[in-house]
Amino acid sequence: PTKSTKVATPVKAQATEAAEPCEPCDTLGASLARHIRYGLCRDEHEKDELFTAVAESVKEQMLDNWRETRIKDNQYEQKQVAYLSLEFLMGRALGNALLSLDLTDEAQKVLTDYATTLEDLEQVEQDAGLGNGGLGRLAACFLDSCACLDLPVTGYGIRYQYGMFVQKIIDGYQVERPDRWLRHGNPWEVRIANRIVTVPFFGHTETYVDKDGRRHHIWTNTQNVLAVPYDMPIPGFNNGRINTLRLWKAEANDEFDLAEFNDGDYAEAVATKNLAEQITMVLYPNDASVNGKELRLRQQYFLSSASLQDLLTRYVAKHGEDFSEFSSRNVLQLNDTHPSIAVPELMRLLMDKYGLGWDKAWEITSQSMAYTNHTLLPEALERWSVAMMKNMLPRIVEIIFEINARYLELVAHHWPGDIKKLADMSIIEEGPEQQIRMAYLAIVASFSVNGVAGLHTELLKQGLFSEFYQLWPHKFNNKTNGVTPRRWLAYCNPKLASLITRRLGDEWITDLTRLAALNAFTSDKAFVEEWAEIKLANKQALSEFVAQQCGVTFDPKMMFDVQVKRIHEYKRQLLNILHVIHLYRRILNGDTEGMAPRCVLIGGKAAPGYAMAKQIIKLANNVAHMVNSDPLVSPYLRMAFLPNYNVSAMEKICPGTDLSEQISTAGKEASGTGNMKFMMNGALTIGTLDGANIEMLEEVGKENFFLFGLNAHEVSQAKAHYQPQEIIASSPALNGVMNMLKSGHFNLVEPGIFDHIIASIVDPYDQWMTAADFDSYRIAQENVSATYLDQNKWQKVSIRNSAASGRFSSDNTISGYRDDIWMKK
Ligand code: B1H
Repeated sequence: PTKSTKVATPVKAQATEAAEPCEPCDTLGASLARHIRYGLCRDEHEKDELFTAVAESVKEQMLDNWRETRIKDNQYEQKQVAYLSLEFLMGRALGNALLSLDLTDEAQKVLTDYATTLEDLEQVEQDAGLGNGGLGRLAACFLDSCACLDLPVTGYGIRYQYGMFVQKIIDGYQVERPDRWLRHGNPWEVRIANRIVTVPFFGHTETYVDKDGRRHHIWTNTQNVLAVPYDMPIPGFNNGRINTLRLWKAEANDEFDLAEFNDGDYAEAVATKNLAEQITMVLYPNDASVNGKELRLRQQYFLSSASLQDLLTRYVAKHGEDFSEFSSRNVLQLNDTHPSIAVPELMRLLMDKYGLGWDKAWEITSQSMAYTNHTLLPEALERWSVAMMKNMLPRIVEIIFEINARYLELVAHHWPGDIKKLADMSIIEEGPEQQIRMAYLAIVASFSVNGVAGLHTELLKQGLFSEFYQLWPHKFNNKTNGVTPRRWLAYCNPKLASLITRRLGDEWITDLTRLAALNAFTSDKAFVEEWAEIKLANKQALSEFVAQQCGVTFDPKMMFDVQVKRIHEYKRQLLNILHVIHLYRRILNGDTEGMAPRCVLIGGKAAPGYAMAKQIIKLANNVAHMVNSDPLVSPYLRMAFLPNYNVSAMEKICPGTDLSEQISTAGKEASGTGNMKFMMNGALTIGTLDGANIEMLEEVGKENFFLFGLNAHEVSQAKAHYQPQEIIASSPALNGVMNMLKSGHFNLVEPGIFDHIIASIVDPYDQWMTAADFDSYRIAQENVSATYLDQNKWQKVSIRNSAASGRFSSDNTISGYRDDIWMKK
C-alpha cells in the first residue's frame, strides 16, 4: 500500500489548557504596538512592515473565535462541507476583516498614532490572486457567505507561490510578469505542520489475493510529495464564526531525498525536491479553456488527495473506521471538474487504505460528491489523456475504468441495444488517443449537478448533458450565482452604504432583499440628489485611479462606460471597441446630436497563449490612443485600457461606473458575476439575454435595462446561414467602422497587425457573431445616451437597479446550496 505518514490525532484539550490561564487577547491598539515592537525586529518601519503588523494584530483578534469555531464544528452533528476549488480569488483581506469584526473605526483611530491612514495602508496589501476570474472570485464570495450564514464550510485550495500574472501594457501589448505575492510573507496564513499528508505519484500497481480469497490492489514504488496545509481565517459578518480556507503547499519528502543522497547523487536529490515543489508554484492562467498540461493534472490530484485525506483523518479520529456515516456528515462541492479526480481518489482511499469493498465505497462516494458546472464552451471541458494519467496515477486509472464499466451497464439497461449511446456517454472517449471526460465522471459520481444561472442550467439539461438529464433528472438543479454584498457594497462603496443605512437601517448588509425599499425614494428629491452626488464623488475617485494607471484624463461629468472582465472573444470586447470607433467617426463627421459625452474603460487579462485576445487588447489600446489624441474628440469621447485588472481594481471601479457592459454572445456566458457587482452599485446595464443578465432584467424590468442582440436560440438558428459581409454591406454604420479599421487608421506604423481581427468579423463561421449584433447594440447605446442626458431619469433608474439587486447576493445563492444540496434529506 501507499506509504502514509502518521497523522497525529488531535491532542485532547486538557493538554493545551495551560496551568496558568492565558490573558485575554489585547485590544487592537495594544496588539499593534506589541507586533511593531516585538514582531518586526526593525527600528524603522516602512509601510509594508506596518501593514504586516496591523494584519498580524487583526488576525490575533480572530484567533479565539477561530478556535471556538473549530471546536464547535468538531462537536456538533451538522454536516461539514468541503468546497474544493483550484481557484480562490480572495483579493485583499484587511478591509474585509475589519468590516466583519466591526473594527474599522478602531483601526482608523489607532493608526493616527502611526502617521498613516487606514485607506493608505490597505493599498499596500498584495491581492491574493489565486484565481483567473469569475470562477475563482465566486469561490471567494461563497466562503464569505458561508461564514455569514454560520455554515461549517471549509475551502480547500492550492497555495500558489505565484498567483494570476501581473499584466503590464507595453506599446499597447500585454506583457506578463510574475505575481510574487508572497514576497513579503503572508500575515494571514498559519502553517499547520502537524496536519501534513503525503500524496503519491507515478509508480505502478500490483494485485494479490489474500488467504480469504480477497483481491487487493497495491499502488507501489510511488514518488511521494508532502502536502502542507496553510490556513487562512474567513470571518463571518459580526457573528463570531471564523471559517477556514485551507491551502496546500507541496514540499519534497525528505526520506525520498535522502535515499538519492545515499546513492551519492546529491544533485539528483535536490532536483527531485524542486520537482515536488513545482506542483504548487504557479496558477494556470487560462480562463474558460483547458491546456492539458501534465503539471496541471498533478495540481488537481495533489489538491484532491490532500483534501480527502484531511477529511478522512478527521472523520476517523471521531468515528473510527466505520464509514457508514461519512456521507451524512460530509459533502464535497466540486468547483467545476478541476478537482473531479477526487471521485476515484475517494474510492481509492476507502478501498485501498481503509479496506472497504467496491459497493460500500461507491455508495459513500456517490452520496458525498456534488458537481457545479461553470461553462458550456467545448474548449473548457476537461479531458485527460489516458496514457498520461496511467503513467502518473496508475491506480486512479484502474478505478476510473471500473467506474465506467459499471456505469455503462446502467446505460445499456436504459437504452437497450444502443451502441452509439454507449460510446457517446462513456467516460472514456475513444479515438486516436483515449481521453477521460472529466465532466462525465463528475456527473456519474455526483448526487447533484448544478449550473450557475437559469439559462445555463437549461442549456446543460437540453444540450451538453441531455442524456444524463434523461438518465438522472433528479440530479440536476440550478443555483444562480451571486456576489457578497459585504465586499461589493458595504466595503467598496462606503458613501452609498452609509446613505442606504441612514434610510433603511443596516440589515441590508446580511439581507440584501431589503434594498427593494429603495424604490420608495425614487421621487424623494433630496435622496435622488444625494444618490447622484455620491456617484459623482466615486467617479472622481475612479478618474484619479484611471489617470494614475493609464495616464488618461476622465471627466467625472461624462458617462463612465465600463467593461472589465477576462478578455475573450465570446465576451465581445471587440463589439465595444467597434462601437467606440463608430462614435469616433460620428464626432469627426460633426454628428454629435444626442450624443452623451462618455469615457470608455476596458480592462482585463488575456490568457498568455490566446493570440486573438491579445490582439484585442492591442486594438483597444490603439483606438484609445487615436481617440484621446484628438482635442476635438475629447469633449465627447475618451477611452482607456486599464492594465492589470484584478479584485482590488474592481473595488474602485464598480462604485464609479454609470454603464455596465455585459455584451457576450447569447448562450456563451454561463452566468457572469461582474454584472451583479455593478448593478448593486447603481450602474445601468447594457446587455444581451445571456447568463444571469436574464434574471437581472427580470428583477429590474426591461424599461430599466438596455437590452439588445440575438437571444441564445436565435444565435444557434442564425449560425447556419450567417453572412456577416451582407450584414456589413447593409449597415452604413458598421460599414464605416470596418472601412476605417481596414484603412489602417489605428495602426499606421504597424501595418497588418489587425488583419486577423478584421477577418474574424467577416468570417461566416464567426461563432461570436459580432457583426450580427452591431446595429442592435448601436441603437441600444443611442438609447443609453438619451437616458444619460436626462439625468433625473438616469438617477431613478440607477436607484431601481440597486433596489432590484437583492436576489444576487451570494447569501441567497448559498442558502440554495445549503437547502437543496448540502443539508438536504
Ligand atoms: C468560468 C471557467 C474556467 N467558467 C477553466 N469556466 C479554467 C474554466 O483554469 N481553467 O482551466 C478556469 C476557469 N470560468 C466562469 O465561471 C464563467 O465563464 C462565468 O460566466 C461564471 O460567472 C463564473 C462563475 O460561475
